[in-house]
Amino acid sequence: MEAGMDADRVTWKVSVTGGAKGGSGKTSLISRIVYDSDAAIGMKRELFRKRFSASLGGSRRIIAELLFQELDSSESSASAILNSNAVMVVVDITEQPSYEEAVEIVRYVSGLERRPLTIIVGNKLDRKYEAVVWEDEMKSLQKKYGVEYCFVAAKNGEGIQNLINSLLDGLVSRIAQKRKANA
Ligand SMILES: Nc1nc2c(ncn2[C@@H]2O[C@H](COP(=O)(O)OP(=O)(O)OP(=O)(O)O)[C@@H](O)[C@H]2O)c(=O)[nH]1
Ligand SMILES: [Mg+2]
Repeated sequence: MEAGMDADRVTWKVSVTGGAKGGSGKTSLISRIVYDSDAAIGMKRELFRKRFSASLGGSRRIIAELLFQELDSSESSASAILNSNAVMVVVDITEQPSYEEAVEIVRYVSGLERRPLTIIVGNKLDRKYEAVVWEDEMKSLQKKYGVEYCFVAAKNGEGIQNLINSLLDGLVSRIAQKRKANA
């Protein structure tokens, strides 16, 4: 650690899944978060890193390296989710089947012993006038499984900062809880 720097450092793995038939916007979302662009040129299913600084309360800060990984809906994804700190389940709000799939994923995740932080991301908010998935559907998942949700547009960046804040807040409060338990 550099002299004069006392920030804690953590690495968190974030799986990005959802949209079985393809096209819910997982790659675009990762690109928007990591590069602030939805171009996603040449992006393969590898790990994408981005470093954030988050508050631990008071003046204490934490440097968090987030590793984003896009998953498909195969068996190997289920085991990848097991090793994640957080899961973003991307729903195309204009496609009912992508919501049905999100329900299945959330059901799976909520049955895990070590549940990753789960955020349902309603994507394509720029097409909200064509939406078939809206607040009611998200609220029912939130109520039943205690997951968070938000609406974004990977295409133009709307709602992305809010999503990043929820992700960091959720992950930070988990380590705060763990530290309390170990104290
Ligand atoms: N209108 C709109 N289109 C979007 C948005 N996000 C993604 N798309 C479009 O949706 C399509 C699929 O986006 P991808 O990012 O490739 O989706 P994906 O989930 O990675 O798809 P697969 O890897 O095939 O499962 C592309 O044509 C994107 O341009 C958005 O916020 N608004
Ligand atoms: Mg993709």
